[in-house]
Amino acid sequence: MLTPEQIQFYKDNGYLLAEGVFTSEDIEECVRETDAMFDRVQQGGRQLEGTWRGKWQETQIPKEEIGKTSLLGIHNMQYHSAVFTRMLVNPKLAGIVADLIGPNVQLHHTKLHIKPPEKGSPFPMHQDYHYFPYEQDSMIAAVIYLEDATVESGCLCVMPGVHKQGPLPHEPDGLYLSPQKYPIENATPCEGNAGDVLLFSYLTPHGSYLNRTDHPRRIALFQFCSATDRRLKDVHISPGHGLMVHGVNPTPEA
Ligand SMILES: O=C(O)CCC(=O)C(=O)O
Repeated sequence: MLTPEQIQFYKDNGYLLAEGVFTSEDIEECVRETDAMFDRVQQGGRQLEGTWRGKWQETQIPKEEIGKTSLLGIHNMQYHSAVFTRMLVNPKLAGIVADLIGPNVQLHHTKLHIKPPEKGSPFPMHQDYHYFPYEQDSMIAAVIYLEDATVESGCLCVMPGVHKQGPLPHEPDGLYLSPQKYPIENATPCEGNAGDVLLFSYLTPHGSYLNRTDHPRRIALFQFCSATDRRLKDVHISPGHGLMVHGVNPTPEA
């Protein structure tokens, strides 16, 4: 359970780092399962490269490295392994999310990102709102750190308090914030340890730097929203969408 100070911090800043949510045993199991899942899927011939392209790259990647960085991603991990299903419904995580967005929490989608060593792609600053807008803006990301994350390894960086400005204009060539108006250097790095969870509103601008370390940077990212919120567009509807992870659905559609 979160303290009233942590809940107020989230309201004021649009993010919160919850420390030690998952045990080292949980994380070790998840890392083993992550690597096995990526191997299985790659052996099956699927392309997992997901580096975000666009003009913003010129501001976050040295010119000679553009096109050479890499970000591997898999969506809907709970359809690959029960380990991820258990993480998704972990009562401690679900309780924290309920403290922040209300008691009735449902799944929106899941994904797992690996930034390979030395050349792990960065992310431009952006708000997730533009990808899946909802009426009441209850949508929240829970990013589970699967190893210690630092600026050098490409941890998430957020802009505190900017969520209060609502949706901001995004660049048309890829839906990200202007790197000139919202440079990542102005964002707060959220360094943390394996097992910590970074929570942030879908209105909080966030991005990340290149992974320059000699080890991968892995994160599992779950998006949740209140069961009483409603989507504004029929977009980004993933398998498992609507699964209740805390409380009840007071107004089910079917
Ligand atoms: O993996 C990362 O560093 C950032 C992920 C992110 O910002 C997103 O998927 O919206």
